[in-house]
Amino acid sequence: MSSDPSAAGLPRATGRLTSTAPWWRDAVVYEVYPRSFADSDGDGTGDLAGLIGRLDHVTSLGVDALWIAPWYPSPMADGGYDVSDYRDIHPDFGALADADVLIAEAHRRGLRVITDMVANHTSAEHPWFRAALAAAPGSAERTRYFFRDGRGEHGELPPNNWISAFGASAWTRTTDPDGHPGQWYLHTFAPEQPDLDWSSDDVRAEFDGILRFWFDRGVDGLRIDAAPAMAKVPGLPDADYGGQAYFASAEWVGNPHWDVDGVHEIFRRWRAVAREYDGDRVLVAEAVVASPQRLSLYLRPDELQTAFNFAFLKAAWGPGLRAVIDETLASHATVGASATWVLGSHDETRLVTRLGRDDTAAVHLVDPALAPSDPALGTRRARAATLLMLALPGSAYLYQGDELGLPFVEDIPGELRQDPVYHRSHGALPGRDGSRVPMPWAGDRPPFGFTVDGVTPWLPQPASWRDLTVAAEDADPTSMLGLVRDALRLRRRFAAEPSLTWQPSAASVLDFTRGEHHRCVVNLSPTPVRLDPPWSVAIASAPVRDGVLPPDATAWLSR
Ligand code: TEU
Repeated sequence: MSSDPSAAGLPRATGRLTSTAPWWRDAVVYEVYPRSFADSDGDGTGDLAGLIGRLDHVTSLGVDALWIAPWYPSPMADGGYDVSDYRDIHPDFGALADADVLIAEAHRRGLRVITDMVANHTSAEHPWFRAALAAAPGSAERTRYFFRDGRGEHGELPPNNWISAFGASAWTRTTDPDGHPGQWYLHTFAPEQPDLDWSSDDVRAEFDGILRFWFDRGVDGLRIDAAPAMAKVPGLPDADYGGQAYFASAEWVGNPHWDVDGVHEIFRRWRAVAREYDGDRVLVAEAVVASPQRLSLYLRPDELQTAFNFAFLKAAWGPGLRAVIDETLASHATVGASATWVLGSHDETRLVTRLGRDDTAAVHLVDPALAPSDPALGTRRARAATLLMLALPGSAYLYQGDELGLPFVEDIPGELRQDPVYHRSHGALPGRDGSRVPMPWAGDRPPFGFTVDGVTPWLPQPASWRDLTVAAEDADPTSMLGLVRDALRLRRRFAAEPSLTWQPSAASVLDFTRGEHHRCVVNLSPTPVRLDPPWSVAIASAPVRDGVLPPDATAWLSR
């Protein structure tokens, strides 16, 4: 919460952050999507040198850590979540030496670094998968993945009925070297992302080594991509999707390829590896599961320390938030884990766009044409939601650009879109590119300082972002950027208080104290709410006049 390492009790000289306190329990983590953060070499794609050059922006916010979305060599079939080499950096992003500089520069500023670990699947270009394709059915090379014969007279039907997260069957048939159709392989996501079989000793041992490779280089933690996908029920039985034709993992219980109990053994193994290292390295699950109770199983003391709170991220803007907060805190308490609070990521509709819709619940990959959004309303609520998030006990995640209030970009031309969700649905679903448009830094027209003038970024930026650049908002203390910076400065006091106590209020008002001196009031009702003395306003998402908090606003109070 402070950009001064010594203030956080962190040694400056060594460049290694060590601390006896579990730093991740109340850390604010800033997600960087490296392809879209800052481009230093003018190829239109962000890179690590660009990120290093913009670290001052990150420290100016007052966050504690970076989470960097995949930076590995990858054919980019899914924005880098298709890794072809786990021990190197994508050449578009730089080289290993740049990662070393980035880690050192972040540490020098008191920022921890969390990297993304994509272990449910590799890229189809990974040497292991190439070797598996070249090898015969039943070979050792194929046992690292899920290769199976098809059903039907000639093996022409997929081995079971599983569906992919990106639509259609989760199986793709291979072609044998002689040109005949061969076995099928499993991919929970795109066909370019074959699932690893985690019952394979080879797979387990290889990832132990990959974890150590990055811990040795100084990363402070790993975000575990698609954690619930990493175990499957043996025998791969058909799933019962209850008639749903799409992937709705959050509603699945007893699904044979999602949140299967076998995942926990893998994470106990990973935790043991993390414990070989100093500095309290953190393992964060990306786990969309059916309930807070299922999530808490990932957070038992010998497993992962924290997990993204998708229940909070997906909740509608309204009184129901209180139950989500209560359930989160109660379920985490059963295993002694600390909660996380998340409002956005590279996978979700941008916060201001979602909260400006009639239906504010995050419906994954909804068609924005069917769900128009009011930008003024969305921005008002996004400011209020951000203050709520930062007042809650635990750790919080901020996605790059949400500190500027960037909207979801809806009008990216089809031929420029990269997300497999868009292409596999033949354009029926917009996909996630709209949340991945490069950051606007300064200036009054694209590329807004993201890359060299005259170069077109890999996804086009709207001209209207001239008012949402870092430079523009920096000059305006009432901007979203100003609010986020002020809130993160004040949060230090809130975060020192361990628990939350609800105060009596109407159902449409969230009113809680943190300790004796700090209080947060969120007005979810359509009418103004009076804030009574002796409390005074420390910060508010909208102007408080005559002690009155307007609708869709949050205030932090102190006494
Ligand atoms: O996402 C996995 C995943 O489970 C999400 O698609 C989840 O269902 C969604 O966020 C719920 O709202 C991860 C990455 O974040 C995503 O970018 C990748 O495409 C995916 O894994 C495959 O690696």
